[in-house]
Amino acid sequence: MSFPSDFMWGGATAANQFEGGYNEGGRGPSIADMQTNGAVDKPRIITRVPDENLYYPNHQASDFYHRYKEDIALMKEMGFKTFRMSISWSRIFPTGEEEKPNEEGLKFYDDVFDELNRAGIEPLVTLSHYENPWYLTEKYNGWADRRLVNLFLKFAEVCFTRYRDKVKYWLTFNEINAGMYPFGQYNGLGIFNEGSTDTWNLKDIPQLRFQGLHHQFVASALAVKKGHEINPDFKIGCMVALTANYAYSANPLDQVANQLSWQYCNYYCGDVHVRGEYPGFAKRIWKENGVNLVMEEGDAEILKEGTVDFFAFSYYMSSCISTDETLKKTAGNLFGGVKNPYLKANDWGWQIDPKGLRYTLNELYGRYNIPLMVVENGLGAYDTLENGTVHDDYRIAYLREHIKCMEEALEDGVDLMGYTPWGCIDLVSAGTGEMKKRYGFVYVDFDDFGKGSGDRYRKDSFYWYQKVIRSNGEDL
Ligand code: P53
Repeated sequence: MSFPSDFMWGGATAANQFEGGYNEGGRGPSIADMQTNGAVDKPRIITRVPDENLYYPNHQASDFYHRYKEDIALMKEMGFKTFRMSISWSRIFPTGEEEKPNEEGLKFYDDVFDELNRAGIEPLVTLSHYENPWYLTEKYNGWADRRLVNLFLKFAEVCFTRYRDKVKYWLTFNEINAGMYPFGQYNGLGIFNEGSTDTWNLKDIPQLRFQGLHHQFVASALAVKKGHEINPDFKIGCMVALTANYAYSANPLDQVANQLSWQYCNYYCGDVHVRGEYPGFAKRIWKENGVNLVMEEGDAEILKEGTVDFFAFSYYMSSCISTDETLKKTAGNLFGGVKNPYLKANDWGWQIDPKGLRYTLNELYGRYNIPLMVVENGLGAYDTLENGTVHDDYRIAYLREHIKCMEEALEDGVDLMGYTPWGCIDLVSAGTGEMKKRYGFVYVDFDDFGKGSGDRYRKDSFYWYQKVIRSNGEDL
């Protein structure tokens, strides 16, 4: 079984972690600009104003803003069919509340899309990837406030209209369920990406978190509907973070706990996006979290009319769910996640599990029956630059095994549109703010404090991935 001939091979990035140029071209600050750097054992913090004694890695990021031509040429050399990127909301609306968009910001993305077009690469664009305009967090506490819905819709409409003939594939919210997934300092808060809970005290307030999520669902559905009006050929997807959870044992208690974890972490958001309504178990989740969800009149219809065309997701790892308190906890898993004795983890504790991708693809396709796309996957690892290259056989091994499992899933009958490994050109880590947690086929010469030439170097995986794309996944 081989990959379909129109399979969308490529790579993925996000403006906040890749673009830089944070104060150029009339751009306003985003929530990502207020996050300091951290490490595997040191959470990033968020400051109300930049503190000159602290370092903010997203300001410079990988400097795609100035190097996009060079970067797109590298993607072309690898044979990319598609490139996932995001539009920085605050580059278009610096505070989020302007009447008119910032022309210089719009022009920047015109240039990027034109360059991609010349290279024969189809853009796949995320509208919101952890980068709300900072002003909206300050004034409204972000998505906790319903007024964000119309502000987002205005932004989406401007993008859809302006890039109507340049971009066909869109995603509304990156990892909309990030607040449901307890990873590291994200710990169920959804603070950095959504600003939908108590941003200042880094405290989870479920009422705000679930209400903020609801506002995003409404905004996403309205955007999907508007996008299809603007161009009926648009393909607009959702984006959900997927971790394959397994029951640790055959104990029925573990099995049920695992089922609940899938409902809470994955299906709560996926169901609203794909089916256009909250699943039955949502009521129980609200009750257990003391949430009184406010739905306005007409919301149910909006959700129904704005269902997505495809389901995109990120997949990095799996975890085990156990009800046995004595078992050792895997870092930061609320659901009693425990280490899987059959798996190894990377240096950040993420358990590597290619088979889990096949499992996940089948679960999702079985539930939703719409095209799927793996828009993030990859190995965060320390790389050593030697004589202008990196011998990253560990990364090749990781990606090869995941591609094999996607092939298995195709064999299983799953409709899979494409694959865009994360951070195809090195970028700043969302979780830790480090540069040295690298995912790319291309090495970017910046360290954790943004020092270095910023020059690009092809890693061994660059040539390997080029071969994979050229053979349409045959030659792994
Ligand atoms: P980093 C946690 C778990 C799974 C996905 O993550 C996650 C996170 C957040 O850390 O986020 C996605 O950079 C996200 C990207 C992010 C990527 O995974 O922490 O959509 O922005 O960079 C990898 O290694």
